[in-house]
Amino acid sequence: MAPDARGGYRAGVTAALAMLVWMFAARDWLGVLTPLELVADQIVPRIPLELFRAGIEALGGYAKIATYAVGLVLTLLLGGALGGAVYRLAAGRGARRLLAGDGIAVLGLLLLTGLVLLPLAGDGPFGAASGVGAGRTVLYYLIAYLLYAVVLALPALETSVAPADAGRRRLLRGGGLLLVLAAVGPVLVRAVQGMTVTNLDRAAEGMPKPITPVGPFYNVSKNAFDPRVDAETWRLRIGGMVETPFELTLDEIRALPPVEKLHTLQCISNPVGGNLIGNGDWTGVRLRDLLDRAGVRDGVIDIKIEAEDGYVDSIPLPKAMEEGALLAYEMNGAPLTYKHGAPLRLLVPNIYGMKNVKWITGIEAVGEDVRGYWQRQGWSDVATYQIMSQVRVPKGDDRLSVGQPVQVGGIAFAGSRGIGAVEWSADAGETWRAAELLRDMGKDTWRFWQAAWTPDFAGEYALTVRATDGDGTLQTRESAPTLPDGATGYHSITVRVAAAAV
Ligand SMILES: Nc1nc2c(c(=O)[nH]1)N[C@H]1C(S)=C(S)[C@@H](COP(=O)(O)O)O[C@H]1N2
Ligand SMILES: [Mo]
Repeated sequence: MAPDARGGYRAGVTAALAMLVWMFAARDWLGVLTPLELVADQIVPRIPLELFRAGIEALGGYAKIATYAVGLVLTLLLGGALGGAVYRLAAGRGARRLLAGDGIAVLGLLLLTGLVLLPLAGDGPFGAASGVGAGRTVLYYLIAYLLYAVVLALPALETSVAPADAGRRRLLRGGGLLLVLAAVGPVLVRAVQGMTVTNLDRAAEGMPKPITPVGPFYNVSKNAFDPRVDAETWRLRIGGMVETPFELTLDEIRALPPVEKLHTLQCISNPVGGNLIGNGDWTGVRLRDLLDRAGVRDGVIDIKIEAEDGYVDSIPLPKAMEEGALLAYEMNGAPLTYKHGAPLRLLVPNIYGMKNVKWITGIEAVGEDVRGYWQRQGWSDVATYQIMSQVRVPKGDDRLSVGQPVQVGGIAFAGSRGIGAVEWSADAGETWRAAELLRDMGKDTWRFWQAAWTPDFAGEYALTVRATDGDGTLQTRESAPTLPDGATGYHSITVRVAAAAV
């Protein structure tokens, strides 16, 4: 006799867990995305902007992990519900009936995935249109659902085949559980380690290095797991409305005359005083040179950039033809790491990080305005860098005392407009004094500033900064959230000054 619906629910949750372990363990191996990733890619850009903002405000960089955690729990619940249904239908009718129901459930899941989920995700029926191909995709899902079916049926088979004593059964169950944990543990640890978490709450304190090392360089992507592209088989396609479309291997790109430049990158999600900014020393080829070689036809409006992770964005043709637009394969003298977009990523002057597409696979000249991944959600399409500045020293917990000189300093950035002046204030912006601008590092980089300060009374000070860009525009005091055009407002830190030591 088969166990009841409740037993089926429990078996369904366990079966879904086994299925998820396979899905996460095999995704790299077969190159197939988990259904959680496919669904997230479809849902996240459609989340209403307000809800998205609330999520980021409440959870910061952990919003992405939370999204996947919700997805995992939902999958377990759905697995449980399906298990409960199969057991309920077979209730009192024996194991054979249950196996039949189980088989129908697997078939249903396969058809649903192959004919609805994959086509909706743009992968075509049964993944036929994905880069991975239908064979691997079907294999991946078939094994996943069979695993679900087998684990779901186990309790029923156990009761019907081996009416063993309770003690032995418990031992078997315990052993099974240990096996599952041994398999799940490493997979989960690897999965969590591989996630790209945006570290929004790490305080941006202390003067940064002029060139940000790869380690502390911030990381943002839409993905739970960033693509690890095989540079050997990778090709860059250049096509669309051009005279001669062509393809290049990484070696062919590296053989072109290299261009090296310093270029600062900042995420549009960087809050005032935030740390999602870094300055790299990049090597690559000019986007313009490749477009010229292809011969852009009349009527082209946007250059659309496609990436391995399904990300798409575009920049207007004139922007793509700017001297500073670079396709980079090296960062700080070493090949790009996969987190920063290996084998090839874009760097565009004057616009926020989201348009600096990583893991590029294709460049296409198109005759219309293409809306990118985040623009579909409502983020700025032009995405010009706002003027930003930060006080980085002294740090909030530095011991300051009356009459003792301290160095005040920080960073300022306004994309390719450059920084014309920086002013700072020790009284929350009542009065301003000019700061000294440090070395100009290039056209698309941040600028460091400093000033000497001797506090003349004890108490709390709000140290504030504002910059003027190279066009003469003063940074606005008005604060705006990161969404949709990038944060504005003045950065301010509070420091405590002790009475002079006697
Ligand atoms: N293919 C792809 N490119 C992408 C993204 C992405 O999710 N996928 N994220 C963008 C965003 S929002 C930012 S801020 C920058 C971050 O680049 P970094 O991680 O190298 O600092 O990459 C951009 N390029
Ligand atoms: Mo970003």
